[in-house]
Amino acid sequence: MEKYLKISEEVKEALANGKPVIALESTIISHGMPYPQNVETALKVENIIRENGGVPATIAILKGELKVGLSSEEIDYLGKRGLDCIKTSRRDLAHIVSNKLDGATTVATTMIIAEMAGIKVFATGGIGGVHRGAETTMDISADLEELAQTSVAVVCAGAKSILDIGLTLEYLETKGVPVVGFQTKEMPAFYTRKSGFSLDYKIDSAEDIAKMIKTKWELGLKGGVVVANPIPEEFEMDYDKITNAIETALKEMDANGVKGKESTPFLLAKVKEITGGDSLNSNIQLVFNNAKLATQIAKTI
Ligand code: PSU
Ligand code: MN
Repeated sequence: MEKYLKISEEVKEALANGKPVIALESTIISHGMPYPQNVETALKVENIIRENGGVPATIAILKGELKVGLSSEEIDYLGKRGLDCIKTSRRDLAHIVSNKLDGATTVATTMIIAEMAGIKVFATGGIGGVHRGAETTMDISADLEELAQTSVAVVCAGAKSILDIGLTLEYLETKGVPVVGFQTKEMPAFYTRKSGFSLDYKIDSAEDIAKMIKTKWELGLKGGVVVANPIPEEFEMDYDKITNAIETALKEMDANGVKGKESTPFLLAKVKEITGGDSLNSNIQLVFNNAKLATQIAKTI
């Protein structure tokens, strides 16, 4: 494992000195947003973490190396390559590494590499989940299985309603993954603070969230925790507008026969196309918001 892992000097030093290190994924850069906003956002997220006293560790695979802590040139490279970078989930990892390819890491793979590096907290936008219609397609994101087995806390703005949020929560419950609402009892739906699905735990401070996560691991319970952090009100999208855009995107996905690993990137791009810049701005702002909370959690974990 060590021979594949390349941790930057900054991250190595931070880990050695017990500084708060926050993992960041790279599929959000390559597949989640268009260039150049993807690169601008990725760099800004890193700055926000630094301003809040943390050390960012953006993770990706470059020429088969598991890189923890990318340089700004490497982030720019990934952002420019965009969809040409291979979206790398757990099952793709061995292929990408053994063939010395470039891979953008999903939530699942970022968790795997973060755990290898000793990073406990990870900030992103939204997690993958159970897709709508999964009862026939069986399309369930590998992110959920990863949360079941890999001990990294993931701070996100919930799950997008391109997914079946209710089934996603059921799946996480089955797998024993706690989903904690930060100052909310309702699962946020990424672009909106509301989803109609309630959560079992609402925790109001980053310190108490860190305490709960630590306790889980001290109990010997492996696996992740989802910290669901609602988008700030001022950046929230209109519920009907986003719901309609998602319905249209889902219809187009079916009409185009898009399946498997292409589904999520297709839906993300379609929703963006339909809603124009609105959804992109919300997306960017919620990532910033998650980076801040993740840094606070990482400080006391
Ligand atoms: N959801 C988003 N933005 C994203 C993703 C999901 O709102 O960028 C990306 C993440 O990298 C996530 C992946 O881990 O898509 C899930 O893909 P799939 O559904 O194919 O597992
Ligand atoms: Mn899938």
